[in-house]
Amino acid sequence: MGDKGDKIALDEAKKMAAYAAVDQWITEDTKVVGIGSGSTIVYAVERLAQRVWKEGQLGDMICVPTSFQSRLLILDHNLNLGDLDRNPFIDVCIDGADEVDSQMVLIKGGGGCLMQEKIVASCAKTFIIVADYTKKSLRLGEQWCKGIPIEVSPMAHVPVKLKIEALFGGEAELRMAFRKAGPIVTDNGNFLLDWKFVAKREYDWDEVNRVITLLPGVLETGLFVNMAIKSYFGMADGTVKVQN
Ligand code: ABF
Repeated sequence: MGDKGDKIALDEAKKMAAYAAVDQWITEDTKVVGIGSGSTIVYAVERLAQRVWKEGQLGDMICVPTSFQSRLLILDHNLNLGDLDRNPFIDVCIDGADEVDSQMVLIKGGGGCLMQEKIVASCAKTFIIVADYTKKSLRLGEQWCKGIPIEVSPMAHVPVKLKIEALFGGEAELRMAFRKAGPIVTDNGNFLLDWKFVAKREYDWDEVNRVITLLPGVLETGLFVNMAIKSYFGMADGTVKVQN
């Protein structure tokens, strides 16, 4: 951390949030943990591994991944790898987010892992978010300019895009690989639309999420409503802020 008054580096903020959440929520009674995806989760797994391998705790804990990235993280740290077939009841799931509003509505999926993240989070008794201070908003749209990711069947990306724009305004763009080399393909073999909603419009996010989820061809949205119970933010001043 820098001197008092300095802004700490983003990575340090992510690490503080992740370590605080792991130390608060993962105990000897935690048998199954959902492991989110993204750069903040790297620190959560690092802390879990420290507690297992250096501090001799949590020996039997099983980790259920939410992406290929998090599966590799679990394996790299030599933690017990689980899956929803064998471990459908998760005690605590810890994950990152792209934006968290004051009502704890989340935008997730900037890294493209929203579908598995939502499935795993939905199996958890407790769902905790870890993030740096740039993810904290009063209302969605303040921080995240890339929009809300929506996972779609490849054959449906055009009709789903047009329906979302007609229903809710804004623009839904197919997410492309570097230099437009082709559409990004998710871990599940699908495409992603990034819906740039109208930031100034008042949306009922629960309703928006339900309507979009019901469009044929939509597999999942990156809107997580009424799922997380706490968010840990690593703040610029070196503190960790906990939001309910
Ligand atoms: C995942 O990783 C995503 O849902 C979200 O898009 C992203 C957050 O990434 P980071 O921790 O790198 O900010 O949790």
